[in-house]
Amino acid sequence: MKKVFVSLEYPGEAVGRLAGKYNVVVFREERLPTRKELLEGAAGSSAVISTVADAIDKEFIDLLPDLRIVSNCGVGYENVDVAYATERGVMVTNTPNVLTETTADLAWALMISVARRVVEADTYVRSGKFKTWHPSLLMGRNVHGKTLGVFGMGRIGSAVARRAAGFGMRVLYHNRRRTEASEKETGAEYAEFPRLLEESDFVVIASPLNEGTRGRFGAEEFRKMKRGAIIVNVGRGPIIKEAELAAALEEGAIWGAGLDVYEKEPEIHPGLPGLPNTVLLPHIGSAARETREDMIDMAVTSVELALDGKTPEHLVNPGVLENLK
Ligand code: 8YV
Repeated sequence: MKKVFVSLEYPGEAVGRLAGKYNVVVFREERLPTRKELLEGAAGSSAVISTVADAIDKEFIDLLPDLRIVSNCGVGYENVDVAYATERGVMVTNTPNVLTETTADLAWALMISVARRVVEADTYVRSGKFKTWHPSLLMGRNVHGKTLGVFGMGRIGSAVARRAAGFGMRVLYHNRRRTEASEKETGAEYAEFPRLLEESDFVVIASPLNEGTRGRFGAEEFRKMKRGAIIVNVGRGPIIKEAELAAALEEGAIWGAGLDVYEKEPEIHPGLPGLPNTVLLPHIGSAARETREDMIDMAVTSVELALDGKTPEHLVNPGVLENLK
């Protein structure tokens, strides 16, 4: 029986579909496997269902001679050495589409929470400080009618932009390439990077991590942004230089930040949690029950197809087809 290793336990029934047909081993702790646990758990597998936190690198791939597919449960897959997997005839798949709207919802939750100081206000009430109403109490900033700047106009960026219509916002976007389909769908206007920074009241990062986006937002960029601007990151942490963000927030170079992802997850720069003008979430962009079930369902389907000798739909390395074992 071929072995399938699942590096974490997921909600829903999808993983159960593999039982009986394959020897399914699930890492059932409520924490990530250590490197040792990952390597030991995956030993001998033909398929691995991984998360973005699992480093699927050369060492990992070399230790699994039977490995046919790495089915990464998430849309991002920068944790996988795709070039090496391709060379070694290992398919790599991800789970796009199913989490697009859920992640865009969270980007908006962050925008509104920071702008209207929702978390701060909740803490204020819970800590018994709400003794009297006052016109200046916990004043924030408007969201409606402002300019939204989307950095990374892929599926999630477009979904973030689409929601802006209901708030009467102007939308700018910056992307590696102009995307006319998104412009048509969302009414967004392409802007060069400096213009996006200078004109946006909200900058939402929705891009993947790659050599073009790593460290793209640092002190210089924050200086170019409006002093009243809010930055939101639902893409990947290392796109922002976190220490420089903490300094910019502290100095008032920008008004606030809503983060779901961090440079060195789960570590958070010590300068951030003490700042009231931040909302800090533990990477829950796609964490809605229905979406998580859809993601694992898609990841399992990819494994079923690959182990049946078929080509999964969401193959990110089609070049592998020439190198299949
Ligand atoms: C996941 C994500 O929670 O899809 C992604 O790329 O960041 C999140 O939706 C995470 O990747 C789990 O692997």
